[in-house]
Amino acid sequence: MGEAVAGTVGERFRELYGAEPEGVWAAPGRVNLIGEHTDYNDGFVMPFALPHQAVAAVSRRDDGILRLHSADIDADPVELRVADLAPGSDKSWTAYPSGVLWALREAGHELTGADVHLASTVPSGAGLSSSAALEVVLALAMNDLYALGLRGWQLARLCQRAENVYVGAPVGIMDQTASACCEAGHALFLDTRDLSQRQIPFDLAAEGMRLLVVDTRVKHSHSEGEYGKRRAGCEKGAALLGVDALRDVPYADLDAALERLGDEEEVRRLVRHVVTEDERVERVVALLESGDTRAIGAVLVEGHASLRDDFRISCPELDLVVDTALASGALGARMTGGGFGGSAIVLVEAAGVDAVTKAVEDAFAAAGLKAPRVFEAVPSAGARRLV
Ligand code: GAF
Repeated sequence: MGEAVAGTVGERFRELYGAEPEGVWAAPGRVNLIGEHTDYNDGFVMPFALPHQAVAAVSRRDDGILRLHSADIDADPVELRVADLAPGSDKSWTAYPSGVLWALREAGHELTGADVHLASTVPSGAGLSSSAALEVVLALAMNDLYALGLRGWQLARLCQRAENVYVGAPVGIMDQTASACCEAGHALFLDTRDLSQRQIPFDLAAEGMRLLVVDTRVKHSHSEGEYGKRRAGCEKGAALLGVDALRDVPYADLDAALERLGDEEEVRRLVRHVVTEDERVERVVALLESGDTRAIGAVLVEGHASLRDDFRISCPELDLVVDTALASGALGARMTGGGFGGSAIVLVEAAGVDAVTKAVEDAFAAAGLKAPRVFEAVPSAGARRLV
């Protein structure tokens, strides 16, 4: 598949820019199995890469110009001067790739321009990290073409900086690290404090199960306030408890910590979610490593309840997916990603896929909602050079 995609993207590059690209790179979207809103609290996450990916055909230029073109937008390439890139100067899709060049230059890497054609199969606005895929694919291409010698986690940090400072979205480090570092057939157990990581074998098909992604097709946007409010609430909780980050509140001390927060009701709920969610990630890792895969279903359900009731970032459509899937026999289900819409994941026996899918589709139709997009997620490769 890589070769075929690279061929199509390379051909379009030739039409646009009149020459062969120097190379073609790919970076995937992700789903997060467990560990939500823990990444900006220095905690644990466990995403895996989707087969859906952003693909970029790229060549260097030596005149300081960056030209960006997307297969999704029927227009001429956007032309920017690398030296003029500045935070907040770009409000369109090009802010993600150009922000990466800005972050690389800020970090002291000399870049003299590029011609870029991008095509992505990661659904946008679905909570599946389409923006991180765009950032990481550009970062990897620049890393290779300009021989910068940066590792995957270093590229992820630079991409996060591009999104935080250049685009202005206060996201954590999970999505960029997932796109840069995931491996096929594995989930990535990541400690977001020091970015140490462990690849956990995650082959549901071999055990007769499937993981479905249900995109509710309700749109969310991280830049629009609610994400930032949760993040600020978590930081307030850490300050009140006298720790660097909520990751430093041990699960065993949670009750005492909540007690100390007194009548700070909202902060108490946020702290309870983050501390219990870190514990759930560790529990899922232990279950997977001991071969008790079916038992992770119950942990996913606990995670959803915590995001719905304590963190308060679910929505009726996500709850409908989770409730319907569980009522029709799923082993577990929860929302995934930032929340306020986007996607849910459903763990199901292979034999139950059709029944659960139909039940969810029927429930959406009965509620008068747009049909959800349901697909099976197979843990796929992280960012890489295709050609
Ligand atoms: C979004 C953010 F981009 C991530 O950093 C993470 O915080 C996630 O929401 C919630 O777990 O995807």
